[in-house]
Amino acid sequence: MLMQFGSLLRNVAEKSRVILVTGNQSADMDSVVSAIAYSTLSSKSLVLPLINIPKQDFDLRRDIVHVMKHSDINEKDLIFLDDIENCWDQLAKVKVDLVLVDHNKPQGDVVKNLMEELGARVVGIIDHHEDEKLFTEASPRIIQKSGSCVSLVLNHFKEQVAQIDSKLAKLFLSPLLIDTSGLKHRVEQVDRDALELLLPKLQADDAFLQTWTDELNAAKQNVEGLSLRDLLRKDYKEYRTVGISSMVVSLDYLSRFNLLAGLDSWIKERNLDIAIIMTSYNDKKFHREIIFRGDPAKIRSLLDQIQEPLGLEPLEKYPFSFEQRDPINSRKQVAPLVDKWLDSQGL
Ligand SMILES: [Mn+2]
Repeated sequence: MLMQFGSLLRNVAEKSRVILVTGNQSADMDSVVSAIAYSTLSSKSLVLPLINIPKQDFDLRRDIVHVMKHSDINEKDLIFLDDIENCWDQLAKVKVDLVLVDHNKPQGDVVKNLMEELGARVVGIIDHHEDEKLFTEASPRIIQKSGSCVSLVLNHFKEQVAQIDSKLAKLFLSPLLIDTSGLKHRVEQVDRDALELLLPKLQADDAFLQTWTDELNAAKQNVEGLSLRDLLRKDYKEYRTVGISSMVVSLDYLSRFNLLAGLDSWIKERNLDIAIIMTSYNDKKFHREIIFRGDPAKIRSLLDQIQEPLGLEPLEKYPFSFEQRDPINSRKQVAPLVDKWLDSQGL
């Protein structure tokens, strides 16, 4: 089953209704595949996935590129932010609405413009982040703890999942494996239920699950040839004037680049008050580090609020660099604290 979302978008008839299903700005495996899953499983005709990044940033996500190669979906047929801008006049002639997956508060200027200029409403939400209590009329509105957002999507469309082929099942399984480290961590009942839906489609044994997890992780960890700017863009989310890049390498690895100068240009490029890098890596144990760059007074004020709750121990490596005492807090936990600080500053 070949899916050509891009050409469907370009050929949309006047006065019809298009629902764009968009994941979060990190455009990680979970966001991208959740959007594709929602679109393909929804029985309505013009429900299309929107990948919430510019097209040129897609190749940085090597795990997703790898998964796409094994699927019936061609990278060229995905819809990116550039495509929305290119089709803007056409979209203005149709009714556009939004479904948010893997986040529950719209992210980025293009989505904001769709709402403000084209009157797009958020008509559905399926997510596993903290509930921002917005769009309470949306239907479905499912916000629930899960290892992977795609599990919530699959459970919502249970009957349709029964109809999919093995290639789609492999695609839908991929975020589940990445987000739960091969079904070993953060697995909730809804993830187990999703797996139960997919396994009959895959005729997969345990060895397959392990091999596919290893392949995906290897692709995700492969940062060979990436510049500092690539790494900053690869898994990036912006919270008003604070940008947080998650990376699968250590600060030591980053010392091969001119890190502080690189962060300064990134701050200029993105127009930020503070740029944050969160690293995670394994040597003998699992580590998470964090570095802040930007206006020192603002960084100190932010640290006043978050250093203790996050258990940040100062490192010598760089100014405002830290290691987490217990490496449990990812960006999912850090972002709400940053948001709270932004609120307190009126930023
Ligand atoms: Mn997710």
